[in-house]
Amino acid sequence: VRALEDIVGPRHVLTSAEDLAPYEVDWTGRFRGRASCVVRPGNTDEVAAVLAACREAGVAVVAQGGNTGLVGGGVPRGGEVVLSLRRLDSIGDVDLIARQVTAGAGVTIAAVEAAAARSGLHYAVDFGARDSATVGGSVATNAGGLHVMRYGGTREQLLGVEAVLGDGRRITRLDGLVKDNTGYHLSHLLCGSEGTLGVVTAARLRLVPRYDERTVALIGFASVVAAVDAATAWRRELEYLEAIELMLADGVELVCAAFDLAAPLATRWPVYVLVEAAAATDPSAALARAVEATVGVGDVAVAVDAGRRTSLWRYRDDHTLAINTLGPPHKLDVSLPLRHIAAFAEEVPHRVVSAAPVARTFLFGHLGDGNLHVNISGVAPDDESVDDVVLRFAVELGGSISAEHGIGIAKRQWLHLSRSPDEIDAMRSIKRALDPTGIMNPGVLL
Ligand code: 2HG
Ligand code: ZN
Repeated sequence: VRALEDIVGPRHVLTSAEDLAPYEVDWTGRFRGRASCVVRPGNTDEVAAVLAACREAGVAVVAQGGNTGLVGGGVPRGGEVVLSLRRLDSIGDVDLIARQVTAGAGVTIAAVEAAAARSGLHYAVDFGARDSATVGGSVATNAGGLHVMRYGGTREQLLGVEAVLGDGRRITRLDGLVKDNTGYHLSHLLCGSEGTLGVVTAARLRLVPRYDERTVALIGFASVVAAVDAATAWRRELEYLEAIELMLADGVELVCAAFDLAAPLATRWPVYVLVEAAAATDPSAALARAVEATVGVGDVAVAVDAGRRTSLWRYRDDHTLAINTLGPPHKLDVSLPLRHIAAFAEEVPHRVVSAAPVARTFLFGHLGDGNLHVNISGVAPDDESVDDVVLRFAVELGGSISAEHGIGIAKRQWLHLSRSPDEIDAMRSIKRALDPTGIMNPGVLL
């Protein structure tokens, strides 16, 4: 602690139980552990010096940004130093020629979008935790979000990073060259490495054109099969889709009850789909035509102005908050081939209940990408029987155990279901090469 105080100043090393508390538990309340201290460096040199001091002392380091991760990868397990990157919150000028921006690790996703918007541009990654989640964390976890179907996830926006590796070597790839084919893409390797190889201190991010002509529709369906069929047709016919999101009646009703919202449609439907289109010219007519031509469409609510669009999005965005009011859930985030989504959605609640009879299953997610969020309430945090059932079922159907949230500690015992022994062994070799003393987020991912 004294060595860290010499580097960042005593004010930026937290040691009291009260100060440590918010850094020691994840957002859901499911994962908690003890930190030896929290250190808050103010620049990259201080990050490097902190890592050197930890290496010397043989103390492990957990990097933390906005602490919005959902797999327990950003909170301590026992005695680690929590390295908070939130003070690295400066953002550069938007480069209008290249359509890029450099943001410090502690800049929030909402702040990147605000900077882009001031320049008439848009940051393509967006998700419910936008006001707290940070660039560093979103890069370290390769965060996905609501618009992956159009723009890809964080890795697709990432031109390069500045980072300090576990062994002290530095990487600086912030020049923003779109083409630079000079060997291993170390920035993309760090993207999704979950703090196990090094600490991302800044990122160079791609921005995309800003489309203010935007339409959101919320549509009721009688079944998931009908919703999947509709989504398939719209993906084929509509050029400007940004999101196709799936919700089920019990999740929507929970959101309405938790936040005192009126039901989204006049009739209760078993399945709801939120679809968003955005373009330089108004996409409403094309969207309306496509929806009208779709078999199985029930009621429809349409929003064009910003306030009403946000109101419709709340039914989807607020699922995470509403589910947490029932106590810490088990959060599973699976990828599935589109053709198996309906079968999975139908069957998974039954499999969960056979593993844990009191469990409640909430299903929602990104239909456009084949990514379902399976949230399970009413099961003790350390009872992993429901996780086992859901993850094995997803893999049985040709899916992945993590679509966009990562592995963390929550999924690591199932990593072998999605990655081969040779792949896991190659990952371990990379870990040993870049973090030979093993101080970077030990126990996470591998
Ligand atoms: C979302 O899509 C996030 O809203 C969180 O990925 C999902 O709470 C969840 O399980
Ligand atoms: Zn998601």
